[in-house]
Amino acid sequence: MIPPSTTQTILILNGPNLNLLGSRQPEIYGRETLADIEAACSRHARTLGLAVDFRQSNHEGQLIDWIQQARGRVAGIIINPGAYTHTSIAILDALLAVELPVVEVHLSNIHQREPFRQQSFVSKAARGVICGFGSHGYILAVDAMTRLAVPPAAPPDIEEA
Ligand code: CA2
Repeated sequence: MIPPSTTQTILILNGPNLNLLGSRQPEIYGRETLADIEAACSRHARTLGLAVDFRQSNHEGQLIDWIQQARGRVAGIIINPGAYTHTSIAILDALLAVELPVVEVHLSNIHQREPFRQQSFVSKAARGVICGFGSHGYILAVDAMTRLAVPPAAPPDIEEA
């Protein structure tokens, strides 16, 4: 029998247009690509004994499917919902339903930007929000998750013979 994995996994979700990071608007979003951020998160998580499942989609329904599938599979969700932050009650509902700790991340300080970016529907489901620190925000979110992550289920008691 294959022993169950004891490494806890954190799901890191990225919403629309974040696949374009590093190519345009570096003055707002920095010069790092999403692949650079994934590599940094994986490296940092490994030093904490965690694994990272890092994904990006431009589609709201895909993000919702991934959130629903996270239940019982990962210890917590870090999400940068991109522009869906400001529009998506559907993503909010999925995050509320999944009953996992959620940390919301934004590269930019959304509170310094246009009024429509200053409201987040997703924040209602988040244990905390990190914004304005660029790609380092993802590392801060992984650190925060170490205190929030759902511990793996305890193995059943084995009676001594
Ligand atoms: O600051 C953030 O992380 C945002 O979630 C990024 C979203 C934006 O809609 C939110 O208001 C704040 C946009 C991500 C788009 O990223 C691009 C990167 C390079 C070029 C074009 C878009």
